[in-house]
Amino acid sequence: MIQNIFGKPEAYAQVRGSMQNAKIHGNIYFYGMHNGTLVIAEVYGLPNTIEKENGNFYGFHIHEGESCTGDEQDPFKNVGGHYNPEKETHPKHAGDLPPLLANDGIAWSAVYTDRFYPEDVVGRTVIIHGMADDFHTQPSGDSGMKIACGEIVV
Ligand SMILES: [Cu+2]
Repeated sequence: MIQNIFGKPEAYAQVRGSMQNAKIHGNIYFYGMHNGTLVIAEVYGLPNTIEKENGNFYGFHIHEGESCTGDEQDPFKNVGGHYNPEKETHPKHAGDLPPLLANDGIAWSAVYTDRFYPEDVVGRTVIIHGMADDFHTQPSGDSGMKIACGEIVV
């Protein structure tokens, strides 16, 4: 649907949930715009946590690693830390984005950032976390488990 409206994005990631969050799936689109990037996310199958502390907000970042792989404890461990070429503190990382708001499992979000161009994040990863981002805890906003991941491609 997004591509019908905005055309072909410069970069794109197909998101999938971890084993414990297998229902999560979606697409993240990166459109070069002005001096930065329009990031559009459509994600389905998020856990409904409206009764919990995070109230259906899910941390959302670009991570520096290239591969949505890991181990049993952290299925997306290899994504590493946030994309942060300027060695800034959180939430001033280039890869820091507003959390996703799910509505009965469905999140749709569009945000503009001038912290990177689409080509800068090709070969990196997008991560959705199980908790909201508190925007002060270092190094990643205390946003909990990585519940879904996508590898960014052209
Ligand atoms: Cu993250």
